[in-house]
Parts: sequence; structure tokens; C-alpha cells
Amino acid sequence: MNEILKAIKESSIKISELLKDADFGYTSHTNHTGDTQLKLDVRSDELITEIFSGVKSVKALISEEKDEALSLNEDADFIVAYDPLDGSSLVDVNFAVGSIFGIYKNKVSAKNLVASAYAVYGPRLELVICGDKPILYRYKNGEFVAVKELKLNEKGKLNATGASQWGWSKEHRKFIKSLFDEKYRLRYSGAMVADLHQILLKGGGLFSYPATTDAPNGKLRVTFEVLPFAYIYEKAGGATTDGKNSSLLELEVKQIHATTPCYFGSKYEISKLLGEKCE
Ligand code: AFP
Repeated sequence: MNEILKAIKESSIKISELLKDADFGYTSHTNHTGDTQLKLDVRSDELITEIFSGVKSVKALISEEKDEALSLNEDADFIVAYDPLDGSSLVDVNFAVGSIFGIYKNKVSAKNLVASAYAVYGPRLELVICGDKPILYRYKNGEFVAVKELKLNEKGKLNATGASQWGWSKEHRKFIKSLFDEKYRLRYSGAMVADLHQILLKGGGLFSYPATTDAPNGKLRVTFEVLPFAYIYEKAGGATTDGKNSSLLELEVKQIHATTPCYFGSKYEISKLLGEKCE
């Protein structure tokens, strides 16, 4: 595991350097989910692939930017699933973006997720690594320094919700309004790493990306976005759901690029959501 964490640290340092001299152009390709790939998405994916190709304990890599899993060492135990550059469409406006990593043992399933991590490329480079508990690291003078353990309060104050309101269900609309009626503040940048990081560091709230009329399975990807963050939020004392199950970690992985509606929050917001559904 240590060599995997070392590779994640190295990857995030390299990507943060790449972003300083960014080429914002698009490639002529689309990825599996139909997004046109930015040169930066592709270069970040290549950097991570290069770094991990020397890591003996990794069996395979699964990337948002690759159609298929990439086999590395057949007899190794771990599969690393990652989104190399989440929020890349915001690099041109200089917003914070990130990379997300899920580390699975033997098989890609929620039960086999043994650690996750994400990097935030903002005014500073920060990394959250979560085995048993989420620890925040800051990059300073050439190394990552542990800052603190991250814990969510029982109830938060922030409300971040994605997709076009045009496609929201009546239920989702009502729930989001009910939080604003409780004086929650709107926060949504369009990069899930930055938005989830803000809620985690400010102690709580809700991040949601719901099912919509045009995307009944939502937008965010199970393997390399949703499960890694669900793991971190639950280890931080929060809760998650797809709107039906009592945890996102109950989801079955049907295919590596599958998407799901998702809600991440403090315990209060998630139990309010699930409670309202039962009424
Ligand atoms: P990009 O990586 O294409 O910028 O997409 C970011 C993202 O996957 C996730 O980080 C955001 O939460 C979500 O999409 C934003 O989507 P909406 O604009 O539909 O809310």
C-alpha cells in the first residue's frame, strides 16, 4: 500500500506542475462517458499511468479517460481506479480542480475498497488520504505534511447540488428547497473534488448530484468518483446514499464507467433525505 500512496503523491505533484503551464485545448477524442477530452485530461492520465506502471503491487488501472482497464501485474493484489483531472473544464477559469483515486483489493466492488485519496489543485496543493480515517496533507517545501484528521459534524450549513434544475425531480427540488429554508448556504463550483472538499473542511452540509429526466443514472461515475468519496465521507463520520440505499457503499459495480445519482453529507442531511422518502 505504501508504494501506491507514494505513487499518488508523485502523481499529484506532477499534475499540479502541469496545471501551472496548462494547454487548455481539446483533443479530437471523446471518453467513454461522451465528454470531449481536454489535452490536460489526457496528459494527466498519461502521467498517472507512467508513474503506476512501476508499482509492483498494482494489478490494473481503471481510468475515466481509458475505455478499458489496463493490466499491469497479473499476480498483484490492488486495482487503482482514478479520475485523473476532475473538473478539468474549469481549469480555464482558474478554479480549483482535483484527482480522485480508489484502491480496491482483488476486485472492483464497494466491499473491496480499502483506501481512497484525492488531490486538490487550488491556491495550495492538498491531498486527503483515507485508510481507516481521512487525513489532510499539505504540500510544503517539497513534501506532504500531515495537517489533521477530517471529521464531519452531525449537521452542516452548506448545500451543493448539481445538474440542470430543468431536469430535477419534484422530490429533489423540494428537498433542496427545504435545506435552504433551514438557512443552508449555496456552494457549487462544478468540480466535485473542490465542492466535497469544502463541505468536509467546513464541517458538513450536503453535496448532491441527482437523477435527472435526461440522465436517470446521474452523471458521476461509480468506480472512480462516487465510491472513493463515499468511503471518505463515511470514515469522516458522515453518510451517503443514492437516494434509495442507506449507503452508496451498497452499490453494485455493474461496469467500470457506470454512473449513479449520489448524495454525500453529514448524518443529518442524509437521514432527512431518506426519512422524507419514507413518509
Ligand atoms: P468536468 O471534469 O467535465 O469538468 O466535470 C466535472 C464533474 O464530473 C464533477 O466534478 C462536477 O460535480 C460535475 O461534473 C458538474 O456537472 P454539472 O455542471 O452538470 O453540475
